[in-house]
Amino acid sequence: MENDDIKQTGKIREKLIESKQRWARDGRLLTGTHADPETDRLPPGQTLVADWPVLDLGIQPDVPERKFRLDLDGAVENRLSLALAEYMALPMSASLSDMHCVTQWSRYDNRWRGVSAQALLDAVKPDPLVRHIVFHAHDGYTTNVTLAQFDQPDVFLVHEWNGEPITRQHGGPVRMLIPRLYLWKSAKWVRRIEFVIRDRPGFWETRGYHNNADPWAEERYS
Ligand SMILES: Nc1nc2c(c(=O)[nH]1)N[C@H]1C(S)=C(S)[C@@H](COP(=O)(O)O)O[C@H]1N2
Ligand SMILES: [Mo]
Repeated sequence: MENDDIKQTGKIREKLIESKQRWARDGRLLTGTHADPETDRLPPGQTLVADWPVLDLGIQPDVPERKFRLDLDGAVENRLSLALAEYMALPMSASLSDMHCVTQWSRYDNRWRGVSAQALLDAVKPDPLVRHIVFHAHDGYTTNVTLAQFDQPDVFLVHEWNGEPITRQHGGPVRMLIPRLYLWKSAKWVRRIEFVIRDRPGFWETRGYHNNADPWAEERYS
């Protein structure tokens, strides 16, 4: 667990973690179909919701501005270690995208504001051998994506949702958002973004969930 003297509220929901592992073993919700993201906005087996559910391991770190720190490191030319004001000084842009959670809900038209993955790549300049990225969060959560999945125009570090600061429940002050993968790939309370040459599966990827996580291919479980 990362420990920067960050207050953690709640406790790890072991029962929920066990249930989610059982869903993976049972292949819960699998429809056995593929959809085309170009023509089918809603991925197979998903249900639209109007609210924004909260899902995490049960611990919600409280990251006040003075304790905020985001490191971007690993195999990069320029390592960064950002205070919140330094994050805020990076080039910001807006994005509109959908969210798809593997527990079945999808939510359309979320307005985000933050720093694009492409701006982050320009700033850190990954080594040409980098192929994967590992996200580490303040609650001990980790998740991994490929560089190709990260290097997309709709992938962002975000601090605003629909014009409001992202709440602590949803991973504020700053979280990841990778809208075309199941939402477990989008780390809340992100503490460190590590650029790596070899893949390193994260929390759910080592507990029965698919490494690639494409909702339209129903890549729910491994
Ligand atoms: N740090 C952290 N990030 C996390 C998680 C977590 O437990 N810890 N859960 C993931 C899962 S399984 C989901 S579905 C989404 C939920 O984000 P939300 O609570 O904002 O809807 O966060 C993802 N990111
Ligand atoms: Mo999830």
